[in-house]
Amino acid sequence: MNQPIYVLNGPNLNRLGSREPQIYGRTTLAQVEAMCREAASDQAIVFRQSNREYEIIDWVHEAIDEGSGIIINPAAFTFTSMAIMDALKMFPGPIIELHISNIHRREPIYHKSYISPVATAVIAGLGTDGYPVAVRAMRGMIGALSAKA
Ligand code: CA2
Repeated sequence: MNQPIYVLNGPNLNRLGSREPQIYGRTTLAQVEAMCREAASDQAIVFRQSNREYEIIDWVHEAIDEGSGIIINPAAFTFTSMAIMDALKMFPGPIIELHISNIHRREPIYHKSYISPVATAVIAGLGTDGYPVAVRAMRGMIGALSAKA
């Protein structure tokens, strides 16, 4: 069975490539999606972005029912959302928290993630190249899990 990897993106990331290129680069979210699909090869991918917290929670619930792994860039919800953290806690498979920038090099308000304690792994600071890296790592984790089953 080819259960999809969910790649979920939080607020403002729909504007990626259009501002602060010194931090976030010039790659658009559509290009990031294409990079993820290429890295996924025959592995199914669900790629989504929302500016609404409830929608991201609903997609985590969908992934609980249908997904094999979650890669999430929660953007500003990283630092505010116990609700997304609680939803992720219910996901039984691997979770990668991903940030384009290295949040730990930035101002102190970017240092305390609600998501890291419930993530299997964290990727930060690789730019948008972090997305295909995360997809390949997730394929490895899912493959290792299914070999055990
Ligand atoms: O580095 C990341 O991926 C972040 O999750 C991006 C968030 C920021 O709040 C996190 O601290 C780190 C902000 C995304 C802002 O969206 C942009 C939209 C257009 C251009 C640049 C950023």
